[in-house]
Amino acid sequence: MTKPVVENAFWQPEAERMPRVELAALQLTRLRAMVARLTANVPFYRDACARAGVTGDNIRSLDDLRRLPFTTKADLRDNYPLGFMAVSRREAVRYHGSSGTTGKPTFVAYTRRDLETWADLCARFLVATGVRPEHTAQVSFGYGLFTGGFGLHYALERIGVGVIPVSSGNSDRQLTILQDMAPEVLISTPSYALKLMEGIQARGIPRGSLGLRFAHFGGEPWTEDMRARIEAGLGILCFNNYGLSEVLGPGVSGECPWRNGMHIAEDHFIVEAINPETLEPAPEGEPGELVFTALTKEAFPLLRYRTRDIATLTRVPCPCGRTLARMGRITGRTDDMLIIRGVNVFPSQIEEALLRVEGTAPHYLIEIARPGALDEATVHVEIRPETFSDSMSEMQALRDRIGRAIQAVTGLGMHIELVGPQTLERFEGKAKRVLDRRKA
Ligand code: DLL
Repeated sequence: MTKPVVENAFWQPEAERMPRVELAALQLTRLRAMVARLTANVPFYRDACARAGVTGDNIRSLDDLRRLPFTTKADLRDNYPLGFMAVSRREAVRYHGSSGTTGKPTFVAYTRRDLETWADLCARFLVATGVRPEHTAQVSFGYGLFTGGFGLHYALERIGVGVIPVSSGNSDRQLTILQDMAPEVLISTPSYALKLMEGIQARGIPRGSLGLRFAHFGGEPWTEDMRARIEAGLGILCFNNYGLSEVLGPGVSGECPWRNGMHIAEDHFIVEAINPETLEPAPEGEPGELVFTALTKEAFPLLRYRTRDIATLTRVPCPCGRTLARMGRITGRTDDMLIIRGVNVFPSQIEEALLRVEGTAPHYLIEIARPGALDEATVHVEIRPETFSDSMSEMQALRDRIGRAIQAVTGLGMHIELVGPQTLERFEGKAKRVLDRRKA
């Protein structure tokens, strides 16, 4: 996009407009201190950095970043729950979590200073795109282990915005609050906004009669088409922001008024885009797996965390004056993680839940569609010959048990379809367990 859609404003202008030479010097100083601290305090990094021959002292330039070990979700799992924590529990004031590939979440921790940095980094993109102290914001992200609710909440408070922490779900109540409290700002996943938009239309609320002016979306992939649809339907401006729990939560990057990519908080994180197979850097402007190195985090700093998210990076100057690199939309994942209604789900979690239920066979297919605004997931499960029964109530009870087991692991309600023995496709190579109709 070539024109700003709101007046440009800064929350931390010195950091956001820092000349790149100064930024590089700051990153180098911070990186050296971080590696020194992590090799002293985190056994994983002590060993991995020793194997790579890296110490805080022998890092001479930012190119030495490439000598550092990567960190993966599997490393976090192997050091569950808090093996990567770099401070004592006494210093931690908050924990969040995201789904892992098994039933257990990945935990992350924050010190008081981490929470302040987090609020500032979210405040950057909110203020950049029109959010002001006189505004009221409805936060429709879940408040809980998910970083979305609390992360944006404290940033909005820090700006001085009046926050309505309605949390996720209960669309009727959400619509009533949108009408009665007239917030200017909506914070949610894009798909939830689409659902609210349908509710607004169904209630016959005229476009423009609400106070709503801006929406900030993140937590799941979306498209320019979806932006256009929601903006036209609600008469508002929509902005994209990105983050992940392991790196921070929301606030890793966010759009400016030009909406030509999301500016990354490079004073707090070094970003790389790599070829996920060769692990070599992707050429600038070409898609690669995003990798983040924490420079300032106290409680849970990770070196070269492989996000599995695919996007492009650019350092071409932006008309807004921010010198910080920009990333494009997330166009894919290198693993099989699904995002269903904003919730991260791994097929392996569903498999694990299924197999705990007596009577199921290890053959299943997860089908995801978006019939209306929200994702719907259906799990087709094969049952064992000996379990197969003509009794409707027995089959219904089995479905309920499977549904509860999946909900317990993923937090999501899914439709369960039982199918007879030997009806689902068998695979010779990699099994294909997911049918994602949203992509069609
Ligand atoms: O989703 C953090 C967040 C909350 C970001 C609210 C923005 C707003 P996790 O639950 O750990 O954290 O999930 C992180 O979600 O690796 C991406 O795959 C995906 N994701 C997050 N934001 C976007 C976005 C939060 N704007 C995972 N576009 C990430 C596409 C996104 N995907």
